[in-house]
Amino acid sequence: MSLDFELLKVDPESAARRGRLRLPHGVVETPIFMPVGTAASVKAIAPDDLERIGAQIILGNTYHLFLRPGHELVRRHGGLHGFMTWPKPILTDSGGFQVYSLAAARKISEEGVVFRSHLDGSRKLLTPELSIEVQEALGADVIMAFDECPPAGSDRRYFEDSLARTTRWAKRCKDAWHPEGKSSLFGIVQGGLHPDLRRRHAEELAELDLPGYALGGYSVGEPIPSMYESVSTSAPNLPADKPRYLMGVGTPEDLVTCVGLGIDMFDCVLPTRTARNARLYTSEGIVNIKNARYADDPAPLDPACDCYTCKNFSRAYLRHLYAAQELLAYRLNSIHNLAFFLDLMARVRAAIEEGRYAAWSKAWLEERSLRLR
Ligand code: PRF
Ligand code: ZN
Repeated sequence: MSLDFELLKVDPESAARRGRLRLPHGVVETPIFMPVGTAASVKAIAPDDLERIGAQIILGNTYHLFLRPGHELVRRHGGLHGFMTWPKPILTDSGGFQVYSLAAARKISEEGVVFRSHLDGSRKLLTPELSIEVQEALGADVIMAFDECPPAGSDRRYFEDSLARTTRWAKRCKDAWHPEGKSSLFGIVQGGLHPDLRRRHAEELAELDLPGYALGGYSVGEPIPSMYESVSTSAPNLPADKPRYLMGVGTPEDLVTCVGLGIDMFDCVLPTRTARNARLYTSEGIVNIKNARYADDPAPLDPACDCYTCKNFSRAYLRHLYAAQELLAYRLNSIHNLAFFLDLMARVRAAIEEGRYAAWSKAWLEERSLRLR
């Protein structure tokens, strides 16, 4: 299915864009943050929690679902939407990153990647064709090309070989893909912090005329200002009329900054992972709910937040749940952190609509840096 992306407004003083993505399972207002639901579950929370928080689209992972429970099983249960009972859009990552970060004994060849499962050590081969087959079986609205994300610090020569192979893999993904089906295929631009390699790779992938494009290869240990610099030069290389997705990024400050550089879509485990580690994002900064200072505190976690957690429970209760290792701590903390990220994106969209994103984001970043001091 050809993907319908409407660019509603571009900020007059930054590269920020307000858009609308029409997908088979619903409409996504961009810029958007996508909660990560790696193994057919956004950890600790249920789909009705996600709906209440206002999630418009969530992410799933080919690598995990291919290994367990297997894509054919998920297909038999109505795809990822039916299996997990999530009616709204889903984007799946191709496995081309999780293999490198999770699996053991990886060996990359022209054919694909041979690796050992992190679950049982069994030997597997993931190829561009198989990645597309898995993602189409999962029934995702957006599927990603199978790429290689070279380790930070790889030399330029390695990047050149890797990029050429990732382009050949992207062509094989396009050939294996069924554009008449419900999944739209996005390409992934790599190239580390090399502006010329990023440009060349973006041009090669743009020739494939895919429905959308991602920037991969960031947030792999490089300094944050280097990432911003690279995204600012790389985003304009992507087709202006198609959605742009920055993979695996990032903090609230990263989102606000990179929207201003022209990014439309984000995903990151940060809000859910930090929630399970008692780190909670609030309008007043980061609260570590383990801290003894909250033991007797009757106030809501974030007075400015109207999520289920903040509307119903005190800091004292949240601290108790965490200290007592009550499982509810994970759910309530995850609901709040995701609500913080999604509310932030709603404010981002409003500021772009009002044509004042440059000023709004500057003020927001300044205030935030004071609070995080
Ligand atoms: N490629 C893929 N998925 C990703 C990335 C990538 O480069 C990143 C980069 N940090 C996150 N997720 N396929
Ligand atoms: Zn809240």
